[in-house]
Amino acid sequence: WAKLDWTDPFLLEQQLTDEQRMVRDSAHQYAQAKLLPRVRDAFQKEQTDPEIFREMGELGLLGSTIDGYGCPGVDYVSYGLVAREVERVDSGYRSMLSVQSSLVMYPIHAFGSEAQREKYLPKLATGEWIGCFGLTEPDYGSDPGGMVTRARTVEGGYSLTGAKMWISNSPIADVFVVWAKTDDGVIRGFVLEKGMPGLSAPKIEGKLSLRASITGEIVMEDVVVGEDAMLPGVEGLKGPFSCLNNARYGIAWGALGAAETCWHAARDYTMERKQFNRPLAANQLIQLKLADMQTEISLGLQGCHRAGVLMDAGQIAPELISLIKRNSCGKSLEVARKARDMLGGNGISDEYPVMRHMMNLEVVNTYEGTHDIHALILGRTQTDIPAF
Ligand code: TGC
Ligand code: FAD
Repeated sequence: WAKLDWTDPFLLEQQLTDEQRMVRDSAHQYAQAKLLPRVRDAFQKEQTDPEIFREMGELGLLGSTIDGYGCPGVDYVSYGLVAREVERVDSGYRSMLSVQSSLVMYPIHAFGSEAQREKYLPKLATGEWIGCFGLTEPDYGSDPGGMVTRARTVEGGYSLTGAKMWISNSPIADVFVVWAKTDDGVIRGFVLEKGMPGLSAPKIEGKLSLRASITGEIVMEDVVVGEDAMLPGVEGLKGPFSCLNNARYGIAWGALGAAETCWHAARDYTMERKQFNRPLAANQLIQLKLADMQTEISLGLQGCHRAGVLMDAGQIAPELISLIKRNSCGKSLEVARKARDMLGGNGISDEYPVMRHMMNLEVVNTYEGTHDIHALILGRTQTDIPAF
């Protein structure tokens, strides 16, 4: 019998190709050397450093699954591994990467014209331009199909009016992918640019979660654009939902990276800390929690890897992505809450990463489809009854 590697019980490492390991190692080194030293301050002061986009761009981490236009064209397993490494440090940093890659570059590549691809993708790939994705509105979150943002037909193009809420990166964005209904009520995607008359993106202040990642609104008051601002390749909700498939897949890997940090912190702490004359880790209740963390994280990672393999083979169903997104976020939040408890009073200090991850995971469990909305998506596949 083999000896169990407690950090990697299923030997996920063995299932990766050399190229996947190389991409992962480069993201790991970057995240540990450049992101980790910044995060405590960034979270405390609620500051987002736009330079991070440039750094990620230099390493080929933005839009990494796209082939061409300055992007390396790696596979989806590699993309997931990168998300895990970045989110090991902070969900906010992974959020910045996800939005740029899956929600801005992906739709421009998949649904944009050749001119749109050539104009936007290379600069988004280097991080010179920052992107954001506007789907959610103040009155339409889980139900984006009800959106009231309108793109009225005007001579030579469209005039956009409406408001988007809770938009990652928007206050510092150069490129805005927004979804709006045209005169016939059909949802279409548009690419707007910073500085257009009528377009503004005020910051949302006072977040107690994801504080290292800036969030804002997108306000559009008669923003007039040419026909060439519309994404020609898609119409209807399947446009934004296709982008969400990619982003949700990355989040499924990423959330488990945050959970791994919490698990390891809880193990290290309880091995060192003594109460009643012995390490906390000598208690059955503590070991039960460590066993639960190990079990959920390692099973979750196997699910993500399998989903990545299916994604690379073009065989994944969106509902499987709902399954892993929901599982990873719910389980990671539970791991973070348990770890917080195991650190006692120290668990609330930002000298340890655990409480920050716990607060971040509250959002990760809510955005890109809440935990319960993904349950309803899975319920619909089993019953054919939409219970929304
Ligand atoms: P429904 O009738 O189910 O579908 C409408 C049309 O869309 C198609 N479709 C999909 N296509 C591709 N991928 C998917 N996952 C798809 N899901 C649905 C569907 O086939 C249909 O196409 P067609 O051609 O027949 O018209 O639509 P519904 O309105 O009933 O949807 C219900 C529900 C709950 C599934 C959906 O609205 C939903 O997923 N709600 C959650 C909203 C959400 O996830 N918002 C995310 C906002 S972006 C964000 O949070 C970014 S955070 C980023 C970060 O910082 O990391
Ligand atoms: P609601 O839809 O109002 O849901 C509230 C509660 O009701 C939830 O528990 C939900 O599960 C439940 N609920 C809703 N409908 C049902 C139902 N039919 N049955 C049972 N329960 C139900 N959006 C973007 O477009 N772009 C972004 O970049 C982006 N970034 C974000 C960043 C942050 C920090 C946050 C917090 C959000 C972000 N979002 C973004 C928005 C996010 O996707 C939404 O918050 C999310 O989809 C939930 O919508 P809501 O907040 O309106 O909640």
